[in-house]
Amino acid sequence: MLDCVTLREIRLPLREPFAISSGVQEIRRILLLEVRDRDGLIGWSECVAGEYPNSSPETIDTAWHALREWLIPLAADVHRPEDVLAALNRRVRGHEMAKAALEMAIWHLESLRRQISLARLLGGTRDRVPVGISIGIQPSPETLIDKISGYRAEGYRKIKLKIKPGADRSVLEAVRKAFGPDLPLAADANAAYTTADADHLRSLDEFDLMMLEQPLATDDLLRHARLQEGMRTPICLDESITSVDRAEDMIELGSGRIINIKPGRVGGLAAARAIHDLCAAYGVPVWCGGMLESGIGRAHNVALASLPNFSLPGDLSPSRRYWARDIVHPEWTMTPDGFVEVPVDRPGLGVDIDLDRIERLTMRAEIIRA
Ligand code: NPG
Repeated sequence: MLDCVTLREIRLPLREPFAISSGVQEIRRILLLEVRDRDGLIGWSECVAGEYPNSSPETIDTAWHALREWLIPLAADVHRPEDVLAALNRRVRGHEMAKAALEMAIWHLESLRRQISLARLLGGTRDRVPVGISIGIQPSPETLIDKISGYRAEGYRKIKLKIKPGADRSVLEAVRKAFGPDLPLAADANAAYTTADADHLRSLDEFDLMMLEQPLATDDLLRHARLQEGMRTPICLDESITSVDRAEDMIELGSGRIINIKPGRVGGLAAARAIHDLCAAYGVPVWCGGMLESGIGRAHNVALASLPNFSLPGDLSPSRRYWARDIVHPEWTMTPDGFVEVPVDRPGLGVDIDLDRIERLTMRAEIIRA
């Protein structure tokens, strides 16, 4: 039973700008949730919505509004984290990122109540998860190649490049030329192409990518299926998968062969786990995506990614890739062979929240009674 929720906006400058096909980010405005139950336990989470609706229709401001006006009151009397999303969905359409933030904080609370790690609570079976890196669009192929060399030396197990029309073939060509056929390479279009580009996209088969992520529009499962039919490279869907039903649609229609699961995009950890289970049953590999989270969002992602079918490297970069200093202790790190360790033996998230620092970074805060 919830007592109150504190919403906070912090601003964390990225160590370097991050460019995708639809925009560039330099500072991350992050909405943090601190959920207190009637026994005084506190659960934390982070909403993945960005500042501007370029990657999803939600933003940090729409999420704040949805949480305050509709979602927190609806969750007040829900007992089990597994039941939160259904309770919210009965009355509110959409707003998955806002719903997820609330649900994920309630999972954290439950793990503290039971004194086990969030990873164990979710059914995670692994104590380390392979990590890949997602590299934003770079000013030149030379800069990109330099960066990839550095990231390979750090141990990353998958290199994902952001692409867009006009900056795709030339980039992939330069990278394959520099690193050869064995580099585990993927490309992410963030929905920047249309069916008019189908032949062009098919021609990317020659680069032997591990996957081509979200080439077409978010709501376009049918055209993704047509594209996949004529392509050897597996399509991985990200933005399109907003629920378990959309995942089932993808599998049934053949719109893709891999799913990038982001709990913050699908309405939370229960839905993320259900998508994981569905994909496992159909032999569809999954991996855990990232949304430039701080260490709090990363903690939820790492716990989820310890489930057995997260067989491909996740976007689970260590804290120092994005932040001069994170808001958790210890910061997230990566082993020299490219794994993040899952804190399975610590109750809850497995990291401590740096509340002093969060308070110093807070731009606005609001306490909402449940
Ligand atoms: O490591 O957290 C990370 C970033 C991974 O590339 C990444 N995220 O399309 O998946 C994406 C992309 C993204 C980030 C999209 C932020 C929108 C906002």
